[in-house]
Amino acid sequence: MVKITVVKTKAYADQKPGTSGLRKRVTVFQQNQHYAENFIQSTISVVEPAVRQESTLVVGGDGRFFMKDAIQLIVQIAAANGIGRLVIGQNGIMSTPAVSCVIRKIKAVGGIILTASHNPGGPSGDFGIKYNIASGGPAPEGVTNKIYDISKSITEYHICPDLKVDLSKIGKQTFEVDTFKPFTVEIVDCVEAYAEMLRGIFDFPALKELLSGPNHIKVNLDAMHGVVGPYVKKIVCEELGSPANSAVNCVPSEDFGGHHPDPNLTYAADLVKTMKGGEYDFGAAFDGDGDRNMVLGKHGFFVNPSDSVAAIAANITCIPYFQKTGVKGLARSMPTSGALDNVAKALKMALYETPTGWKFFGNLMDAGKLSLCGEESFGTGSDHIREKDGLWAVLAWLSILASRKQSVEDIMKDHWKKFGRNFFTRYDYEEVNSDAASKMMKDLEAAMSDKSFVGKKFSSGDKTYEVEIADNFMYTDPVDGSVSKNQGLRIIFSDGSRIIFRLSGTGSAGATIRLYIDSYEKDPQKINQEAQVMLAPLVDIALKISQLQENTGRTAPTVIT
Ligand code: VG1
Ligand code: CO
Repeated sequence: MVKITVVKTKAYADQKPGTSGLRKRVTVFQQNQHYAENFIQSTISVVEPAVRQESTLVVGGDGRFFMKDAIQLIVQIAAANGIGRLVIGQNGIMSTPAVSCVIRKIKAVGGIILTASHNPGGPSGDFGIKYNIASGGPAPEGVTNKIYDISKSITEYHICPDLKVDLSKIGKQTFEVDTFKPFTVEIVDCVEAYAEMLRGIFDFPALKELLSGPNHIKVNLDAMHGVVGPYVKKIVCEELGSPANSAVNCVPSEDFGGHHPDPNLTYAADLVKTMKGGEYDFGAAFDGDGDRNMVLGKHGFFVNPSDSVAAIAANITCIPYFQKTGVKGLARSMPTSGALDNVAKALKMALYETPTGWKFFGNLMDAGKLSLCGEESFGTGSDHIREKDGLWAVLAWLSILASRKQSVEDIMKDHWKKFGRNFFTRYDYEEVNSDAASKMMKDLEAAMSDKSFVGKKFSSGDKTYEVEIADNFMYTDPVDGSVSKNQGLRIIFSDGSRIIFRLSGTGSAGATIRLYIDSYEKDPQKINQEAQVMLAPLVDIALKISQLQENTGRTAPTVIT
């Protein structure tokens, strides 16, 4: 019989989940007494006591440092709170999209994901805890606010300190816990259910032909030492027949080899270099927890994520899943470029614009209004689950290649010819002084609220733009009517070009300022130009209006996408 202990604790004031869960330095979780326990208890407390005994929670993580400790705590605290069953990925490993898939498949009450996604790991890196609800999606703000409220007033937590599970052994382990029914922990293969789902979405024989048939293409998939490794190996290599050397950095490591597991042009520089070599036809990288993707064509041709979702939308009939379900609607986060809007308009599909963060897509999907969506931050996905899905996006692209028999570059260039092109860039200023960042945003919002701001003209070089709309983006959920304010400052010019400023909600130290620029061009003479060249005047105007350099002391961004 396992004993339950009630431990007195002191609340912390800073356990507010951000864009995607609670993210802090590992040292914050390790050194502050009961820090992790408090948050885990606060999370489990949102599961109604009346249903706990019959409920299952899915648990998985991206393999980063401190994950296994956190999982043992979750086991002990879940048991002591009367949760009936946990389903955990072997060795704790399970990608974010796979957790979403498993929650839905076994009708779990929710899931806990141990990840700080693309943030670096290791003892001096970041850790994160995220809660997903029964739909398989990230908890909406109503739920995360509840977790935060509980965490601010918590005085004790319940735990079974002697309960230990073997995370390496696939199968069921059952424990007798004090006053409750037996508590079950089931360790599962992390790929199985997810692979089974993908087989129902894509045409696997066609993909197999593409990757290992007589005229096969060569792919290079970089898991960046994150959680996608085992999925790439089992699905792309073993099942679809791509050679073993297509799987790069595919063994999850606690510190991601000392790198940022972030699939962009800066942090996935090795992949970019390999692709430039010209040996491979298709390349992709994934983030730590496997929900993001970056797609590259031969010679390193870069597919901007905003274009990626638009191209998938325009070629959606190449994917059997959508032939079955039809296309209910499209959606993008507000800062994502308008490329998807152009496809929606041409193909007469509904288009929704949501705040940043995947949690805002969930209601639309549950209501049958949304099939395919994306974010500029390398997130692409559909209503097959309720998370963005890196490997799904790669198989979506490979399905398009298999059916159109064209290169990535030709597909994108055709796309721009047909729909016009949204030039897009994002500048990230990481770890800026928090006060300086807030001041910049406050001053900018004040300047934008001035009556004379709308109609004002800004020039750089030979370009002049006139402000048409200036606001702080606010979203009213069309399904449940919930309102989310302060989602980013937008300046929209009369030609549709946009400048957007937002503060990140996933950083763990200081503030990260994100500047997004989106500008539409349909002149066929101009659509193949360099994005950075095309957007230079708008970047210049954005820096002037915001006084970013004066406020933060930064003369250049940390990352340019
Ligand atoms: C960032 C991205 C956002 C994404 C979020 C979670 O948020 O901009 O689009 O949904 O990360 O992705 P922010 O608040 O830092 O801009 V993940 O792969 O970190 O879970
Ligand atoms: Co992620």
